[in-house]
Amino acid sequence: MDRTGAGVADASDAIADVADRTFDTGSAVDDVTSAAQANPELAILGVLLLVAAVSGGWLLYRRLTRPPGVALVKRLNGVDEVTILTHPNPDPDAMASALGVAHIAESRGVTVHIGYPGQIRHQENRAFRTVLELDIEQVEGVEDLTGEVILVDHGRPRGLINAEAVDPLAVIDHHPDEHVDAPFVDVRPEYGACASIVAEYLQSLGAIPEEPDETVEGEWVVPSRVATGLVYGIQSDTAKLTRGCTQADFEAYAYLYPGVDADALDRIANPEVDREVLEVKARAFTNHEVRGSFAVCDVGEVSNVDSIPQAADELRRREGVTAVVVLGSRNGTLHLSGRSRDDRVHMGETISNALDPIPMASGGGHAQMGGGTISADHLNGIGPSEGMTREELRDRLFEALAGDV
Ligand SMILES: [Mn+2]
Repeated sequence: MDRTGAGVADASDAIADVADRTFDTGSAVDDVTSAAQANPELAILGVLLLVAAVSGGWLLYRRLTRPPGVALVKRLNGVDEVTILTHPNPDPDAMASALGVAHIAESRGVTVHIGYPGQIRHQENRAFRTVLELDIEQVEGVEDLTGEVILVDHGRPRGLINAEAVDPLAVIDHHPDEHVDAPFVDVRPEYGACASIVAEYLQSLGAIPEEPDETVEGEWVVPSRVATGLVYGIQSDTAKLTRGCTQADFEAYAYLYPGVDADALDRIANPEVDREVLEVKARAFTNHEVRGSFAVCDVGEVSNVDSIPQAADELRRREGVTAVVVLGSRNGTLHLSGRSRDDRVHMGETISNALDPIPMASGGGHAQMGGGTISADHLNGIGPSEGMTREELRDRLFEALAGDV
């Protein structure tokens, strides 16, 4: 009882204290005023500190609300040279993203190289490169990269010698990956195409798409070949805006539309198909194994690794098949490509789970499409690992498709 009483007394004392202090405010203002009169320098310093705090806060606010496209341009301040790197065997989305980022960097006076490990073999990729006059060079190792490195359409460099030594300045990607590390990181797994992110950068910079054979005056423009490339990149990664799209992909498409060169787009979309691609598709059709609604096919040795995803695309269309994985090898590396239109099967996770026990193998991707690579030596077993036959790998893929691993 006593303690409670004492507590109440303490509390009313405290309230009285606060009241006293409140009543003191007037005299506090007088104090400040007289201090300022006595020490004008101090007053000026105080005002300056206040201005510094407010403008610092404003700059921080501006920085936090700055669109990523503007932030990327700021990052490029003081950079003389960059190499924009795609993943191995770049697809139209990767090449388009590189083309768009190259245009942004070149508009800021940066010397740009575009590099890719692996091959450009898919007929559409070759047509993309030729029709849009894309200046892209094959890189073998980290020593081929000059200046700062920007990764597009992938989060971690792979497929080149000493890939782990690459220290990127920026990563722009739409594949899910938590381990991406760079001063500028913009990863949006919900986007259907990386090209949509790059289109948004241009839009946030106020860039105006130029119609073919038109020149627009302005600080920022989107040349027709860049707009055409980005549109093709979006088309290609989203199966013509039918797979894994968001509103942002449609908006990017609409923004770029005035700049599209319809003839160029047609030449890229409908190139002649090389004989091997048709042969590999035929092999996939005649040799695949079906269990339940899943199909797996080993097409054996190929010279064009881009024939593997094309075979997977084709096989996925078979009636009764909802998810497929096609595998084939080239130069001691096994390539896997998976497609799913089955809500039970997240293809990226399926391939990643299936490859988990194999050292140095990498696999992943989106719900509807995924891929992976394995070195044949590691599949056969190196050092402490026991290895796996191609038949065991096929069984494991079926288990992964069924969610059993
Ligand atoms: Mn992509």
